[in-house]
Amino acid sequence: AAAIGTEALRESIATELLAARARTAALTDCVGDGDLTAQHSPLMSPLVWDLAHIGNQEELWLLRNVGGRDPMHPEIDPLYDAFQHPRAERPSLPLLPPAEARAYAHEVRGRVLDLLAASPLEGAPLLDAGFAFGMIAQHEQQHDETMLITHQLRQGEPALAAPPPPPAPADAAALPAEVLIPAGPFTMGTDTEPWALDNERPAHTVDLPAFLLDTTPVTNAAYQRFIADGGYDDPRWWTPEGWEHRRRADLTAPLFWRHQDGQWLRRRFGTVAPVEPDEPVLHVSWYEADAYARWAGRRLPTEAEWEKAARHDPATGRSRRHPWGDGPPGPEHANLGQRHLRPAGAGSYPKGRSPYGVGQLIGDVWEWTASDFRPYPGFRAWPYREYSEVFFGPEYKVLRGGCFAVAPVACRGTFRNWDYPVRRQIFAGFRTARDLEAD
Ligand code: AVJ
Ligand code: FE
Repeated sequence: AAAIGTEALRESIATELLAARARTAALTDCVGDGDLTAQHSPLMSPLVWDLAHIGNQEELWLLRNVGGRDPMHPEIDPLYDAFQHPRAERPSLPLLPPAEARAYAHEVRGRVLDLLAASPLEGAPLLDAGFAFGMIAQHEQQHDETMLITHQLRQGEPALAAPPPPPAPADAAALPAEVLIPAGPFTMGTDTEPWALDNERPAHTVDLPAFLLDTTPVTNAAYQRFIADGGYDDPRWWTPEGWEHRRRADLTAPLFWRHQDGQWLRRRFGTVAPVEPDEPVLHVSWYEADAYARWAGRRLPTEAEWEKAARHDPATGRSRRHPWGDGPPGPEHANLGQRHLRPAGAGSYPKGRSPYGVGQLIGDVWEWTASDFRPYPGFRAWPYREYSEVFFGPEYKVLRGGCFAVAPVACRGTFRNWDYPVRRQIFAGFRTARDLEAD
């Protein structure tokens, strides 16, 4: 980051802010006002809440905290504070109507671009390397992913379209099922990634025993074998809490799947089609992923195992930004950025594989890990406790690697996501691991 000049940094920040806003517009201009203000699921906010919340966080962090400006509309702040109102309550709040929400976000953005042109990008922690601007670009992209989840839950005619990902290469079927990651230490987390969020810091050494990790995420075909083998009816594969939840929620297949005339169908962004056998499975809870792994005689990887497989370069001993190296994600490396509205077939993106030969770690589907969301040794909450710190503990499981709906700016080998183990509407799948047996 030290090598990049201030003007080039300003330009890259402006590009990221613009990209986020173009995506926000695409996700909110494709439906009418009724769809923007409706609650499509009690799990989600109305789209119009996300829209104004994006503007409100940008105003708070950039115009007020960085720029020292007065609040534009202090009376609306509580409406868009995620901690004051749970998602299920948000439709009943006096939210800004769609046109006003758009105008507010637009007004904030105009002032932010003026501020960016005049700001030094060093000399204060929030300014260094443009951190606060980068955090806000990531925040908007994270809410764009949230809005895409709302679109997936929405009933009715399709509103979104995108081309399918390229087909998997010829060698996909011949890939080894699993890869050995030898025992030894690696560097987890980061001190140098300029826009890394607090939970990714600091860098620290973790020494792991040898393990084997799936080369690709678990596919729909493999998951269907678990279903066909009675996996949902056999408490042996489930933890006690998982089994209790399986029964209470009457889970029988991934969310959005339906069995009809002897085949599995899935609904995706308003279109129903047969389940694609070679695609990574999507919309399973942590409990289902954990049960599948036990049925397969395996287990979920810890997040440290995931990160070592994704970042450790055994030739140099250092950790890379991404599985393919330190360069940014290109379309040849990973399925990111909502270029496609689905994961690519298992074995895709050979140029994105890690030094150990593990594929599709970045993009396609978020991957559930065995790990609870915990702070790294030496963690310091910054710049606000409510980003990560208030969520640490046993009730959240860590997800790694991003999915097709994650923007490159919000994705790197150190990035950590988290959610409740019951959650299925998120774009999450998994891969499995096992210990190396001493022989
Ligand atoms: C990191 C995805 C769990 O959406 O709850 C957005 C990101 N934090 N606004 C979330 C976030 C504040 C967060 N996750
Ligand atoms: Fe937010």
